[in-house]
Amino acid sequence: MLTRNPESDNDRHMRERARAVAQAGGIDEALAKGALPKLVDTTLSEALVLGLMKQGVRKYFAIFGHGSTDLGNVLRIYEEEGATRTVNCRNEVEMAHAATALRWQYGELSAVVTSIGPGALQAFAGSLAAASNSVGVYHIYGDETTFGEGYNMQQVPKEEQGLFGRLTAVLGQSYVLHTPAGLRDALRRGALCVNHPYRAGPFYLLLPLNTQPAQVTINLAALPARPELPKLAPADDASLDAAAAMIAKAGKVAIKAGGGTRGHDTAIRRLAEAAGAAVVLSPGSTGVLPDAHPQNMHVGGSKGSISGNYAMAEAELLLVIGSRGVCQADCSGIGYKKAEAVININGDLGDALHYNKTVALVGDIGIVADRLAAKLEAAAAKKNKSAWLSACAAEKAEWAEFKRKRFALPPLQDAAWGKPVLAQPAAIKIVCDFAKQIGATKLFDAGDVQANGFQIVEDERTGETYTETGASYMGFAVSALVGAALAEKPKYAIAFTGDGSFMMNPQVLIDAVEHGVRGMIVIFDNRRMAAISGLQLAQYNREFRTNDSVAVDYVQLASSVSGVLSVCGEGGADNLRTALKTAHSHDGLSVVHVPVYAGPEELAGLGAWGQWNVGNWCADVQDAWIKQDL
Ligand SMILES: Cc1ncc(C[n+]2csc(CCOP(=O)(O)OP(=O)(O)O)c2C)c(N)n1
Ligand SMILES: [Mg+2]
Repeated sequence: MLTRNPESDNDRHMRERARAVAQAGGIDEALAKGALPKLVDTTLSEALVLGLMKQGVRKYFAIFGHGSTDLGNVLRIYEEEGATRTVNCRNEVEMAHAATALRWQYGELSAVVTSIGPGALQAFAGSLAAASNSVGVYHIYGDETTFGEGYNMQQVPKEEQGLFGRLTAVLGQSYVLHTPAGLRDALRRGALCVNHPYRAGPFYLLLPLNTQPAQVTINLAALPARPELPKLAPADDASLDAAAAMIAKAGKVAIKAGGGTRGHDTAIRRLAEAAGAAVVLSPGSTGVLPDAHPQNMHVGGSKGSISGNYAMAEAELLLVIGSRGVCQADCSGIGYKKAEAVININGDLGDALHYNKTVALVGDIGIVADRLAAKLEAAAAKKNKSAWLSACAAEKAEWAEFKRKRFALPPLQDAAWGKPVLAQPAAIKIVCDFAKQIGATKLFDAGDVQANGFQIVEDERTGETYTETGASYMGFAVSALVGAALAEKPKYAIAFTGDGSFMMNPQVLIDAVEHGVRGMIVIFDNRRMAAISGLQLAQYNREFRTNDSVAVDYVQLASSVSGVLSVCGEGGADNLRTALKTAHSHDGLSVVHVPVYAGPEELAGLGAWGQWNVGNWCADVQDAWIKQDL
């Protein structure tokens, strides 16, 4: 039964502190004004909220359970006093994605709060996206009691201690708050993990059920703040001079711009122009160089493009920047067939030395790229590259023509739909153009939607597209919309999703409405998990269990949620454009359902231009990898 008791002394003191930090604008400010004492006796739960606030974390995504009621009570009081904000969600995977998107898209650090066990494990699974894309997020999970009075429901059922801590430490870094006074150390480690300059990731705080309400004395002045780190670069010029000489000498240079180049648009452009290099993008780095820039060869890799993969295969010198060489990006290690040497700019020593025969330029991408560009400009290093760049331009023109034919394809008769429907590339292109027209951010889900998407987008700068290619987590894009619920300045976004991906996280329909998100979901429905059907056909000539026979009326499904505007986008290109306009006019979440073709028609796909070490291709790929020197 829910009863309302008068507020306890503990809660009243907590409320006074929450009010003090809210009114002062922060902990340091409250200390400076004398509104809070330096030493505070409180519970671990409140100490954690204060500690996170010291690092600028005031936003929480939560699904509470018996494993987090004490923390939930703190967050309630802090929210009532305007000190923190918490949004409740319907699925932990979804909220982990939302928190990842809030940091990735908006740069805002938040915390995910779950119960113990199933909720925690779901959020943990979702945090793979943060880990794979180097996005810092705090995850706070309930954990088993430290007295060991008996098994806790939902703990890992073994006679061993610290198991959730061990599990989470495999994916990121974790700290079990077994001893409340360990909080200061936990938050010092967490601050570096979630704010790491080039290898940020999820930091897991395991909060035992019985230590949450345990008393602790904290020194507010000593709680670790967000670290301020200087940018690092090579101390002398030796390696930069060596790299500049290699670039000046080579006739064919390719830059591989990985996800780490995001946001370094100006430096990458200057370096590319000074080097006379063809720039090959990774799936996650579209926009780093404007699409129409003559040296932009589009994506290269396992899926790739005609021009991107051409530049990779033909380059004699490879300049890798901010890439960790994920299989999709470098054809499982065999994409650079003629490269004789590598120059690698990366903050991480391991990534900088990923390839053999490497001159490693370790440090901040922007700083190192600028220093190298200055040397190349002085040496007029680009002057012997015009034949190379013309050859690349011809390939780019071919790729443009290849795509144009597919975008112009009229609807095709489809077996599952029993009527003509647009092919996915043509439909995605229409939605991309619409996004550009209205200035919307594009979020891409997994599958063919994602692969076609990164082959199609024509971005001008970093940040126009977020495609979670690190983990390629189905359901990421739709869940990412919920990140805007806590953003200071939310931006209209369109989530491009497949029928398979959407159904992984349809909770967004409810959460986006509840938390006032404005945005659009476009479901490209081919009645199957086509990316996998495609792989099965390409490898084994047969599909297996990648579709089902159950028709779903997504328009009706979405419109059953109050506040969602659901629109049918079938019937060809013009109808889709009209549907997008209608959807966009809705002041909230809208869903556009687009039936798309699945089948053998060649013009219905954008092709795969590189190799991949999967399925029955492994023997060939590995054979090539062993023989090459890179
Ligand atoms: C959570 C999760 N489960 C499984 C996969 C493996 N997977 C990658 S793409 C894909 C199918 C995607 O289907 P859909 O969203 O309908 O897009 P389509 O390929 O049909 O365009 C699957 C199963 C994944 N990436 N993520
Ligand atoms: Mg599908």
